[in-house]
Amino acid sequence: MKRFTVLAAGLLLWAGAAHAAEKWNMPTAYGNANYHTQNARLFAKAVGVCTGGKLEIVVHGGGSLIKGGEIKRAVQNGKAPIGERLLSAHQNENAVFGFDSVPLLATSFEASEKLWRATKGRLTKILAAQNLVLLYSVPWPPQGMYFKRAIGGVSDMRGIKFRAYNAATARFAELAGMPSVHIELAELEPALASGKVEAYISSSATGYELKQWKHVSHFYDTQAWLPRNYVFANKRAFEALDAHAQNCLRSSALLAEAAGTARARELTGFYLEQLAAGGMSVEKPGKQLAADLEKIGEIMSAEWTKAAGAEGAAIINAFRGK
Ligand code: PCA
Repeated sequence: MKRFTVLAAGLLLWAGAAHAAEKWNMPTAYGNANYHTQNARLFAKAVGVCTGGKLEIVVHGGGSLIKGGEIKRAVQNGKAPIGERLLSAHQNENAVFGFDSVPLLATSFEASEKLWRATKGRLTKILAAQNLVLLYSVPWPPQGMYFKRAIGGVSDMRGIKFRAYNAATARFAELAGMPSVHIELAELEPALASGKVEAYISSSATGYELKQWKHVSHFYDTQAWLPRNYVFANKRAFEALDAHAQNCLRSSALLAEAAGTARARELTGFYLEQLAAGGMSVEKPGKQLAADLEKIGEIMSAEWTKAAGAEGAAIINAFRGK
């Protein structure tokens, strides 16, 4: 009898706990081996520990649950309560989202951090108006250029089939005379293998993870910008949580932003070494290429400043400490 009571009480407790626990699926666009995805898993773990298992976040990497291009909309309309996406992917919607892909504006991790501090508050408001809660953001390593041959200047780029991942990369291709096509990272490998695209801008992280020495021979470490991923929740789903769980999300997000950024910094040298170890030429751009890129950078900066209006000007002023 006694045994039965203990067992029944145990079952009741278990049922209670099961009822209280909530599971959030978290779609992300980048592969499971990528540090952003690994960092998202640590974030999920931290939230689980902090909430005593009441909020379980399950990360689905590589666009496996929802494709990269659909993640923001899915979180906005509640199809997913939380997700991760490339911030600059939304530049066509509002130029402010492209703040991190203005060529040569912020080219180091330090500058990227400063630019983020100048932008975070404004983006938080823009996202809140879209039913989203901004949780954290982590940069990619500085962007360089992958080609199948040596490139001395922009005139060598004409006609090369280029893969774009956001509006800035597409505009760059246009200004350099390269026909471009938008391809998510999850679909880049087959596009290169089939010859649909031959060159692209990305980080050393991406080249290393996709073992790009199979397809491209030259990496120009142009350090053009450091685009960011961000993690965000559906506002209604967030507000439906109790205050403790909300605090857990916020505090775990602070940890994840610091840990992910440190990891990106730490890994950058390794990624560059690995590209060279794979047989690629890894170089800074030569004089002509650097001058050409600067010219394109000036055009794109002016275009972004115009498109982002007063918000953009306020970001740049805050970034420059004015
Ligand atoms: N890798 C991602 C975005 C920026 C980066 O470094 C990509 O190539 O899609």
